[in-house]
Amino acid sequence: MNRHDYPRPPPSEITPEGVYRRRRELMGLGLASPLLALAGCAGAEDAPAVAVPASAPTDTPDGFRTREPLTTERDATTYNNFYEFGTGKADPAKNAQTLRPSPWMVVVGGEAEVTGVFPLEDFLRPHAVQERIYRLRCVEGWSMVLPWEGVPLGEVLARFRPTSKAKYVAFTTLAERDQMPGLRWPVLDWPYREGLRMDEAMHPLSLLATGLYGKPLPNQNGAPLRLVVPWKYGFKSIKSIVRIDFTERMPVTSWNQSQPSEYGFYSNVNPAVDHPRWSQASERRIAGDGNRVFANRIPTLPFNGYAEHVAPLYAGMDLRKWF
Ligand SMILES: Nc1nc2c(c(=O)[nH]1)N[C@H]1C(S)=C(S)[C@@H](COP(=O)(O)O)O[C@H]1N2
Ligand SMILES: [Mo]
Repeated sequence: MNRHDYPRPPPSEITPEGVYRRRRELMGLGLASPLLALAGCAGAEDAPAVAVPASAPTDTPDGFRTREPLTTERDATTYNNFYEFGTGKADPAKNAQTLRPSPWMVVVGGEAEVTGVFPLEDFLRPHAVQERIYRLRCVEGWSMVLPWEGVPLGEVLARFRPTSKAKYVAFTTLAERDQMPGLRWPVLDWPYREGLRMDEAMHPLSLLATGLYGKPLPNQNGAPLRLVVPWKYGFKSIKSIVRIDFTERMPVTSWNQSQPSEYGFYSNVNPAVDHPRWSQASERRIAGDGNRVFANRIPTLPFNGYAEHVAPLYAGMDLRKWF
């Protein structure tokens, strides 16, 4: 896909309207668990339904671990979006071997008392690595459940002592032509950039990931350091970060810059706000051994299932305007 031709889900992946509405009615009336509703209405060609809690899908009260079936390591490392290595889903696994994740330096700048250039090891020390099992939903309409390792973003950022002027945090991906063949094509205005509001960045769910499936991050997943922000569409989870800036103004972000009518700054997962070219009400969950085309179609939850944790950050905001 490129920015002028973002794919629509093929019709075979779209839940028939009637089936979907009936599921919603059953769930709304509390007459059936989501599992029963899915099982009862699923077409014969669908894979077995996955149980999805109607709200928070996590085991622990902090939201750090969903109890849903994991996406396989193979799918997580061969079905990727990392446009610096090509726009096909299989391209990053094929092409990212040229990325050199070590040694790695991170520049920290802007509205903070401590700024400078830090080797990755110093930058992360002394934070304890934690495991988080998170849902991640791509704006294209598929989702995964993955076991990450990382450190809480807020803990790392606090050490740089952001000043009272710091309202946002901007992140930048490496942009080196000799390591990233995709930079030859002007798919986006490189380097890839993303940003969060300060309170979003400080939220305990925001993770700076360093590992996946118990191993260091594979290059195609954003080695050696990437963001994972589970209540936002996947593109906010920027990979291979080389620069972090504390800013007073809302920073420019790559997808918003390229298609402002389609991708807002916030990009919170929201089944009630459709992408201008397709619905965001449901998603294909790539989990277990289900193949990708017939992966289970499940309802998308507000804030990707993390509403009880993060909805208060947006109290009083019109989420149709601030999409
Ligand atoms: N630098 C960079 N970061 C990126 C992207 C990208 O193209 N370049 N793609 C984003 C998108 S659209 C998604 S869905 C996730 C995919 O992460 P994964 O491949 O580890 O599943 O990475 C995000 N981070
Ligand atoms: Mo995505």
